[in-house]
Amino acid sequence: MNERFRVQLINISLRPKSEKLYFPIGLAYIATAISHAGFESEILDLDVLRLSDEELEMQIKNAKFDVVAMGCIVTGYKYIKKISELIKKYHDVPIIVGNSVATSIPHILLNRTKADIGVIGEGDITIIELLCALRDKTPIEDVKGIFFKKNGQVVFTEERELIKSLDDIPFINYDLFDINVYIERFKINITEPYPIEYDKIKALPINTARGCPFQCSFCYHVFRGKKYRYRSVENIVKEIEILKEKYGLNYFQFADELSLFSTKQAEKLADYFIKKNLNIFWTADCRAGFFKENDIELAKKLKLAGCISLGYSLESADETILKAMDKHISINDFEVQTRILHEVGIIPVTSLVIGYPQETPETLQKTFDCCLKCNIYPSAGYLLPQPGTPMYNLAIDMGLIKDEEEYLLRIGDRQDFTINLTKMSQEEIESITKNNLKKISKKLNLGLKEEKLIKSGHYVQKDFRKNNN
Ligand code: B12
Repeated sequence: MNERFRVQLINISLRPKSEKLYFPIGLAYIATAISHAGFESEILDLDVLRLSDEELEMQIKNAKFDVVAMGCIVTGYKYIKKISELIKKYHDVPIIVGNSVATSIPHILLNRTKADIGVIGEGDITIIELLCALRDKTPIEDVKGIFFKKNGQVVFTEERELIKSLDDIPFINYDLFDINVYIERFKINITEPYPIEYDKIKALPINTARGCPFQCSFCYHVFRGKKYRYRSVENIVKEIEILKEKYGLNYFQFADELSLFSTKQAEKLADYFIKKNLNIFWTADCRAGFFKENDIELAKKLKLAGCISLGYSLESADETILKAMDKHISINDFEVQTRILHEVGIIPVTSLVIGYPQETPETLQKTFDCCLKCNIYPSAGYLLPQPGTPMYNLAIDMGLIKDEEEYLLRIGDRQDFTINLTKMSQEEIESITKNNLKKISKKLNLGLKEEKLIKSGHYVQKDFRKNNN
């Protein structure tokens, strides 16, 4: 045991006003690795606690630890800045930060916040080596995959190689978190139609793959540009069986960039789920074009294996914009796939990125018309340029992000209009969006209230199950 070297993990709250809770899988892998390595650690879960500013300050002031580690996506920058300042007010300890708030903005993180060390990309092994170095007071320069400040300059250590097989990573120890609260409040994310009575749903997300073989110009994740890796079906099932047994879970949301990437892999997964009689419901992500005209049997099999919904983003129905996005999908493929899924009773889920520089009233209309035609209510959001992507660099070149930190401090949900790269006015974009969402909501008989149109979950017609079962 690594006693008397206490690690304080912090889970920040990205949406402190939301009643929903989303289990922080990335941090949970880190927490699990730390506990396996025998470090004494504690998690301050700000997403569960939702403390006031005063309570947060007292909590941090009174806590005892030798090192702090936290991490989140880049939209959480403001919280990392605030919390790191509070920590340094009371404790002279190193602050480690991981996830995209570290990976995508290393200089800003170290120059503008009180963080000391950034972990790049996959943190599972790096965090252990880093904690050992800090505890044993050996040079952190020798730890691969981190950055820190040396003589006032941000320096990067040697790149860390990816973990070869995801199956080698220990399953998350959910007990390190207040898991019952997560199980209770995660399901608020699930929208109708429910596969079983809402009260009986016990759901959590699981991660089955890391990365994505594509690099859309608006998208950032810490595995961007790295090899796409996925867990074996056997390994996934083993974890699901444990979670079923331990917590009675019956609904799993695959929290991946891309879960299903080949029909062969999907078929194997479905066959194995059926063979093992898992009797669970699950949702996952694929891409438009995954199911071709003759793949209806595969879709049926996935449904039989418990698949409730599949997400695959259209983003735009304009070819020029899709090209600018580097999206590599075809609108026809999207339409075919949506039809197939409707036919077999799997809920098709899609999202839109509105506001590429090429966007015009006509391109926007085309996109919404495609959704209307396909009977799919999209999760619409506005382009939110993210550090580390071509669109972020473009927004800087266009003079729309003048002060990077100022921008980072105000970004959050992509459903809130933040920046305009088009030639249209914000009002025009928002009004076309709202009017079309209203129209689709009406056609699908969703009855969404005005304020729910864009902040909605994924909605399908109320009679979807009746027609499709
Ligand atoms: C779950 C999720 C959420 C949850 C957040 C849950 C949480 N507390 O983390 C919710 C629903 C709130 C959410 C919201 C949004 N999300 Co989101 N989300 C995801 C999703 C689907 C899964 C995350 C996950 O579990 N990954 C799996 C784990 C294994 O990977 P990981 O988190 O990167 O963790 C590894 C490393 O980053 C690192 N690491 C992580 N944490 C830590 C901590 C420490 C201390 C260390 C050392 C290392 C470390 O080690 C981990 C293991 O190797 C990802 C897609 C994806 N597959 O990653 C998108 C993703 C993270 N989201 C994204 C986006 C864009 C958003 C939104 C802006 C979208 C929107 N609708 O507005 C909002 C932001 C809201 C806001 N107000 O800030 C982007 C990230 C963009 C970016 N630049 O960071 C992603 C990558 C999806 C995408 N490609 O667009 N999201």
